[in-house]
Amino acid sequence: MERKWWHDKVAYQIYPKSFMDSNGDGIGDLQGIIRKLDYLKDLGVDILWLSPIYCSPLADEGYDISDYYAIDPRFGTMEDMEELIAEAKKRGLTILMDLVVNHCSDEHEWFKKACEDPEGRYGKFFYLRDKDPGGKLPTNWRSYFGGPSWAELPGTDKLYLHVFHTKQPDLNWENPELREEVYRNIRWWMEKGIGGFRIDAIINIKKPAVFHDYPADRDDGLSSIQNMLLEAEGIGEFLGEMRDKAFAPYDAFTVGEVFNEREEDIPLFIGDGGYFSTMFDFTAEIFGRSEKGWFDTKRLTIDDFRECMFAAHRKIGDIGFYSTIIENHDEPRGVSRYLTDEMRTEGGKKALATVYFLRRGLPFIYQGQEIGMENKRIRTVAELDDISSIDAYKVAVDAGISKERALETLTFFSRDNARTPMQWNEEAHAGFTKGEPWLAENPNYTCINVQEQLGREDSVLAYYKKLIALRKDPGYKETFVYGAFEPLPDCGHNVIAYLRKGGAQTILVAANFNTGERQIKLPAGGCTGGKTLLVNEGEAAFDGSVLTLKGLQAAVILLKI
Ligand code: TEU
Ligand code: CA
Repeated sequence: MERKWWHDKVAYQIYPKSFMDSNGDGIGDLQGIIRKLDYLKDLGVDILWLSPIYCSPLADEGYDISDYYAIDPRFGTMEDMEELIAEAKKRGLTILMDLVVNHCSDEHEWFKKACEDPEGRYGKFFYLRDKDPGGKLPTNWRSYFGGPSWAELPGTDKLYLHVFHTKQPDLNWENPELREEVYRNIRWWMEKGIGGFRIDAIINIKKPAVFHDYPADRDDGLSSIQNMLLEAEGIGEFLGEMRDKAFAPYDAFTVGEVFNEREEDIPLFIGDGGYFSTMFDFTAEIFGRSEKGWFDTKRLTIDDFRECMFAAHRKIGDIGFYSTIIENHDEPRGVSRYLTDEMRTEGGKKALATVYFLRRGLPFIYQGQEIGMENKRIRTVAELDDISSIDAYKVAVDAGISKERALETLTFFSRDNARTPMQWNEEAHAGFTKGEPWLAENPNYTCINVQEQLGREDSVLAYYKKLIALRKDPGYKETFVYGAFEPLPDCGHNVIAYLRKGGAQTILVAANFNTGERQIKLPAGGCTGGKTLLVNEGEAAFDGSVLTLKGLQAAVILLKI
């Protein structure tokens, strides 16, 4: 595998709307991010991915873009953006923008022009179909956010395709003129001095050659978008072209949001010279998903989580680098999803951090994860902002699920969990804003906040700093960054253990998520003369053949074999 500048870095995702509000309007902004750059530098991260800050009606919180060349005034100005890029650069930090080009907003001028003249240039930027007089839709595809994926093109007798929300019309990638517009925009941003992009929902850009119905999978008579995606062939032509025309000239760093990748596609996507630098490993995020809806999702245990992790590494081997996460702006908080109430102590949170962070891959930290932010109890539907959660509630209730259980599902899965304001201190609204926050903060900010943890050696935040420093330590970098990932199977229920081998050394990473003590049998040669590199709490007890971990203890040990 060819070595790249970003392999030994650590990335951090900022959800700008909820990170830091500098002017008291309740909405996080670019000046707020600038104020916190020293905090991020001190944490030790290198790459900052910003969720979208372009002009947008915010129907899907910025993933519906009305102008790819302008900053939404709620987030700031282009001057603020330039200042952010420059200030980041001064500190050795690289900015990634979010590339959202499966769809734009229905308030984008392309879409407005398509409505005025569906047969003209911009009509061809979208997937348009004539309306059937009998009302039958072109296909029975269900949009990701609920309901049919076809809507009326305003003022015309046509329909347009939207696989996400009605305010997110799909862009027609079959049209070379549209593709050139996308590449022009990418190059324009690269010229501004960003390091690259996180690439949104990219797998959706290729549709099947023939549009047709699939068997319905719910009572609404519609069929999941997944069926259409399974039939779509040839996405590589678009992705290869985008790489060659837009990313490669700048050696841009790119991370793809790719779901359900086929095993044989991994080398093409992220092998040497692949379409992207890296892509997220979502194996654990998609575990247990059900066509019926969120309410029917099977929750995973620590044993499931371990198997997902091991399966992902078997799949990727050393073909390339996954980007590893435990949460993002679409997912529940990792500590709420993967840990049970019993496990969700500071020790348990650090143990979870240890096992995901030291995998082979590029670790991403989502804002607030570094202080162990948790899901928030959702008491009424009225509290919800996220369109996906609102639909999930309706789907659950329509399926006969009680309102109480439907709300419980949302407390577990809602995308709003990750979008509550960043908890900076114990002042009003967690120190996020001097005004009223756009989305209410999690009331636990009085206990879980940055300021409190900065002052405490044994905090989750202090532990994340140690993990970051350990991965970058020149003495172990070769092992943590490039070393092989070798699972230690059969360590027992609620235990995750693996070896990292490389740079002529072997490092054991192990965590016990039980509340009682557990013993882990070590490979021949074991820990005799081994050295503890990191432990979340207390001390690691080991001899030649066995590592004994206390309840919720995690340890990283340099083995002498
Ligand atoms: O997400 C793509 C996607 O497939 C999501 O629908 C995901 O499966 C879901 O959010 C899980 O709950 C991206 C963005 O990350 C998301 O925020 C956007 O809403 C979506 O694309 C549309 O742009
Ligand atoms: Ca603001």
